[in-house]
Amino acid sequence: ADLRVAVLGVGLMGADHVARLHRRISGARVAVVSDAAADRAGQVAAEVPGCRVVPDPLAAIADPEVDAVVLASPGRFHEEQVLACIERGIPVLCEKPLTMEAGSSLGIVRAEDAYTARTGRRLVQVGFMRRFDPEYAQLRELIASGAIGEPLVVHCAHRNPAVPPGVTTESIVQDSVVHEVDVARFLLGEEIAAVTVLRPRSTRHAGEGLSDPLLVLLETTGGRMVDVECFVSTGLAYEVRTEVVGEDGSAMIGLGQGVVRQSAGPAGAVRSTVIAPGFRERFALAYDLELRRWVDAARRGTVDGPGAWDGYAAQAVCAAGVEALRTGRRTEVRLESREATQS
Ligand code: ISE
Repeated sequence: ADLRVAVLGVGLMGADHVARLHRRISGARVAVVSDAAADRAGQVAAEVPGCRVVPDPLAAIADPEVDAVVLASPGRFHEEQVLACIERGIPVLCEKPLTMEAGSSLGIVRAEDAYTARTGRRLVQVGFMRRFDPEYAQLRELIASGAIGEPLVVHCAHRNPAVPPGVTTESIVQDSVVHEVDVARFLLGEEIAAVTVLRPRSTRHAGEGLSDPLLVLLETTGGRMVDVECFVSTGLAYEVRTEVVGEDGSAMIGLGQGVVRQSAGPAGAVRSTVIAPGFRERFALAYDLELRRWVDAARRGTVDGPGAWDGYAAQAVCAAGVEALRTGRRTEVRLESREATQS
């Protein structure tokens, strides 16, 4: 039988997930949607035959005709909602952040571990969709193959044309840089030990009081370093580039997407590529694969993607990042050891 999914929160990302599950993913159907804005929930449900609106998110999670949950609600509700899914023993794909603080994310790791100890099943996946992007997957395989030697340094650029009002400098770390935190852990297979955040001169396009761009330096436990330029009001397009520099070579992704064009320019011929306007376009395929693998795994009672521990580790790094931002100092990451949490 199809996996009956409840999508909680149908803003931009949640509505995208509903459309994807409905049109592109087999083996699942959107049975329930829930949103604080009743009109929005109604509009989204109307697009999917048989889909009901259940206004109370906890009632949606408890609904006997719901087998699994996609959480795209605001981050401050995640803790309670993910815990409710674990309590009921149903799979949940939670958009980042897993929760708002490292402590509560660790609570989720522990709650899921206790469930796994009883049942052998895993329930929690975090929406780090870049892991499903074919370019990132290839880059990871390339590193693992040894073709560029030991990775030493990673350079990242993460640029958004604009961000919604309400974005703060801290939320740039928590909501945007968090993706590079996960990418660094994914590519290098190490935890992040320390974070430093520098604030270059801000663009005149930055919102009131916003430091934009930021330069973030992540140091891994193995002494590798990752620099991230995160610039969320470029006014231009959506650009995500990652270059890994190894002992025997380097590799870069994020330039090859889209159509490469050649045309006459004022100073001779130019070669140009179309840049995606936003993350929903740039990572469309990654979101497809993320949901497809999540649905397949959920039907088997398992998780085939970044789990609660990945959500916790990213949260712990971002918490150090926010502290580094406040103090201007290099800040060590406080991360429990995985073994200690399991014993
Ligand atoms: C947004 O929340 C995302 O998750 C996007 O992937 C990221 O590029 C953007 O900066 C965030 O605001």
